[in-house]
Amino acid sequence: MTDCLFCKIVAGDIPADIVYRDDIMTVFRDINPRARVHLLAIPNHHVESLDELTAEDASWVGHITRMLPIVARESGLTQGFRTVVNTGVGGGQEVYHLHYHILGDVRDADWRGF
Ligand code: IU
Repeated sequence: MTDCLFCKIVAGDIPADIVYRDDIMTVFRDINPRARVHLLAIPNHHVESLDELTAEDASWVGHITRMLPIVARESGLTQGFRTVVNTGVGGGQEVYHLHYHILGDVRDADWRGF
């Protein structure tokens, strides 16, 4: 999608601090971190939110889910992490390209009541 900010990050048209990427997904540092480590994991192709998923998406969704702890550990989060996925207006989603927040060392984090 041409006017999607996260698609532009995947395409390299907008700079981002990318910590991991493969054929399916990209992980980069959130520009406004709410924790000491705050990453966003996104599919490389455009999907608006969890609301759009069908059974046919199980394979790449499974891949991203499996990679979350691996990327978190490689980013220094050896004691665990929090995963947040905001979906739609009711979930407070601001960017409509599916993204998994990975937050580490969250004890002092300011994160919408969590
Ligand atoms: P949300 O779940 O849609 O509310 O989260 C969007 C996140 O995208 C939020 O944490 C922003 O700080 C982050 N972000 C970013 O990392 N880079 C950007 O250019 C923009 C938003 I716009």
